[in-house]
Amino acid sequence: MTRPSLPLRFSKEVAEARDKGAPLVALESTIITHGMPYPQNLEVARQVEEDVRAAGAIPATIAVIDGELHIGLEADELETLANAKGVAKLSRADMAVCIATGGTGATTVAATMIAAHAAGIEVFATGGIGGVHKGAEENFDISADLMELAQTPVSVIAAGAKAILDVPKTLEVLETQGVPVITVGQDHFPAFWSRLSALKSPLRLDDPEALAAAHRARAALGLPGGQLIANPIPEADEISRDELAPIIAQAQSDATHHEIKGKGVTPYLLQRIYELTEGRSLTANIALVRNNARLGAAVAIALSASAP
Ligand code: PSU
Ligand code: MN
Repeated sequence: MTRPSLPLRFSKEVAEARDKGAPLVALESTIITHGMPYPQNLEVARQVEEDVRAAGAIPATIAVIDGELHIGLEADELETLANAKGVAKLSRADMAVCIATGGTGATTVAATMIAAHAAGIEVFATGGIGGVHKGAEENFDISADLMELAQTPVSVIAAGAKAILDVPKTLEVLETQGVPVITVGQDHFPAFWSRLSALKSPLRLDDPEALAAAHRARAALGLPGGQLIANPIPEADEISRDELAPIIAQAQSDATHHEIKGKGVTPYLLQRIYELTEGRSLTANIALVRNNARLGAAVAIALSASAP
């Protein structure tokens, strides 16, 4: 049986970029619907798209709307999604049912990678990836993002993993799954809102051309999967690890107290940390996503210069 092909719905801008062979950067939508409050989420989504354009590439924000997989959103679609209530959060496990039932959902890192690959996009910029949650030995909560990195050939740019996760276990799983974890410009793996985690990065590269060459070499070796590019938050925007540690601990104990479980855990912790830092976590989050969008554009440009 041949595989049925999935209809993709391209935005006008993305369709034009594809015709011209212009470099494209995928962007996720869960960060919009579940990662930030309205209306900042909409402003940031627009700003990040603008950052990709200013850096010389074309943004493709990905979401499922009324059962259609959109690669690039028109302005009104982005606005509707950012303001919608109760949008589903779609990971690998949820996407097909959402499409089949005509539903609407925002794509996580895993789902955005699947969609980007289906559309021939090799680079995807976001804020943070999902990972191994604290207490995973009890609750088995390990994000599907990690397994996706092992099987879908997209380079994902993130500011490391949040300290709400178990970062050492997250790196262990990535290593087991054969995912290259490459930090840009420093030896330590970054910790999202902070430039430094306590951990050394497994790999380091310092420029977009080297990151593009590594992406190509992986494909040439016949290896499945992508690479995680860890891009530290700019120094001016970071919140130090020492300041954040007690705040994260507080958010975690609140989550346990309110019996938040499964998919609800990440959004709950993010919201709680936002409250406890009086909004500073959001300011830092915005700065790092924009920084990742710029690097994403640079990697996409380097990849298109070396297109096979
Ligand atoms: N981490 C962040 N911000 C986010 C997410 C993770 O710092 O918005 C979102 C991403 O979409 C990521 C998803 O793919 O949460 C992971 O969710 P889960 O742990 O349920 O797989
Ligand atoms: Mn989970």
